[in-house]
Amino acid sequence: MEIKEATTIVEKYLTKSRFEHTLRVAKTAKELAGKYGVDQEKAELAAIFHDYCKYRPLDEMRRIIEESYLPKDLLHFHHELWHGPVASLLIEREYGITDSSIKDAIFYHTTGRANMSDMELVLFVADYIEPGRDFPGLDEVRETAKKDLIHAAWLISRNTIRFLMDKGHTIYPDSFHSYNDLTKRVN
Ligand code: DGI
Ligand code: FE
Ligand code: FE
Ligand code: FE
Repeated sequence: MEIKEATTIVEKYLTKSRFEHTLRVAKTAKELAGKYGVDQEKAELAAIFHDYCKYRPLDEMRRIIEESYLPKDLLHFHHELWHGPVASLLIEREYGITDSSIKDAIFYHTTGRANMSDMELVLFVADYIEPGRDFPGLDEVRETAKKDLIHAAWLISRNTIRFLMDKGHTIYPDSFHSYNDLTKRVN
């Protein structure tokens, strides 16, 4: 699918501010992909669709998880974790996108996981550092992303887990797997 067609599709499903976030993630992902030798067209397409299901009704997402190959344990964690996996499934069902590097990047964009590919790292980092974001510690992550993609992803995993723990939230196992694996891969 062409980037332009994908952009027209996702715009219908997103709020204005979420659509603008999506466009900034796509630009950032394309730049990171160029820097780190990842297919830029695929990275951009993954970014355009990454939050495609952000505003799907919860009962619809719950049913898709129950009736598909998606991991059932998602249903025992916060529903914020559902939109990536559901989008990775729906882009194949609805638009015939079968490329596993694109589908995996979308699937794991919220939590990360162990052994993330460069494509997965590009989207994971781009979603966090796009110029509209403002998180504590973001300047350090942005600077690090210019030189070391794995180190930037490690900072993001660590920051996210810290933030969630400070708030007393549960943490999905893949978020821990991401942090542990990246800790071994840094340096
Ligand atoms: O969809 P976005 O807002 O662009 O960003 P995202 O999909 O990366 O993150 C969505 C939310 O999910 C964000 O507020 C952080 C949260 N999150 C990430 N990992 C976990 C998590 N929430 C819980 N409960 N557990 C996690 O492991
Ligand atoms: Fe998201
Ligand atoms: Fe993210
Ligand atoms: Fe996002």
